[in-house]
Amino acid sequence: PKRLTIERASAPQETETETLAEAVRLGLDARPRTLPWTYFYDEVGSQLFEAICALPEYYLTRTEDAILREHADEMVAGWSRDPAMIELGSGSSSKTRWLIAAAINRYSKLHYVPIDVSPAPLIESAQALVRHFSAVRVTGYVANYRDALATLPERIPGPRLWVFLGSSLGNYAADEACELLTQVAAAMGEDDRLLLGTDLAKDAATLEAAYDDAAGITARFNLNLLTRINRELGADFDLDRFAHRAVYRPDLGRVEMHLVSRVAQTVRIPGAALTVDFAAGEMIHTENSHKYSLDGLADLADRAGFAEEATWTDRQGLFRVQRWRL
Ligand code: AVJ
Repeated sequence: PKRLTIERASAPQETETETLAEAVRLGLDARPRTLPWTYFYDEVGSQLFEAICALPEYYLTRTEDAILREHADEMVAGWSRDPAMIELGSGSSSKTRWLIAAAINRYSKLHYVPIDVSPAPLIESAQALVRHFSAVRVTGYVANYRDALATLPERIPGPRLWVFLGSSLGNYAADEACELLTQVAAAMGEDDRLLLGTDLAKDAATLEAAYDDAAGITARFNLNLLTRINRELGADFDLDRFAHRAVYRPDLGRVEMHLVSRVAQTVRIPGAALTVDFAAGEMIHTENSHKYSLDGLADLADRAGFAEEATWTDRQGLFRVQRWRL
């Protein structure tokens, strides 16, 4: 039997370019200027993000990894037969390996269902997983969350362990996060569980270093948005004329990333039928990364229709993984 299947559940690349043009036209024409974080993850961007995860300043990945390594057994426990494991935004699936190993150990086999918008990391990690674990079957979906959540419940029978790690939820504003989690709840059954990894609020210095590393990898990740717009929309952004900035806004509970125009300049973006005049110091807001309080998480669970079942934190209280049920 085939142990590895990859399917595409979202619109293909051509329409994504149209969407990029639309996003650029809307975002760069507005004040304040914005670009959506969803376009970070082209092939280069996905590689840069993997490099970010290994940075000394970016405590999130290794802290979550240690929590998962230590508690994977409890996290996958509680079913009388093997649950399918559905991962939203799986990326390279590296932290999930602890959960996969624990599930196989407990239930002898596993159907793992990674979902990601970037095909390359999805395919590579799926291939590595079936090679490494003989008891795992992988069905990968190249899809965004919305399309995946709409089609998956009927295709993957329960019980299911839904996995949403890496503080990926943090990109969403409170209302959007609640809406996304409500969609997850709607896709879940009584026997399903959600494992959610979230970054916690902390001091500004730690947070700002995590998003503005000394090696400049996060700066490249941010600036890669402009490279992508140059390539896909024929724009003439000069990357040397933009700077990366990360700032923690405790009042808003988030780290913001911006691209700052170093000089007054005009940029042409033919693919979006747009010319933009930037003032010196003018910013493009590219990402929000929300940092949660324990109360905020309890409130979010409640509003999205979940009950908190269990939580796991590192000793320093940097990061938290929680298991929710309906
Ligand atoms: C993938 C959204 C969790 O916000 O920490 C890392 C993305 N941006 N460095 C995060 C990111 C800059 C990351 N998430």
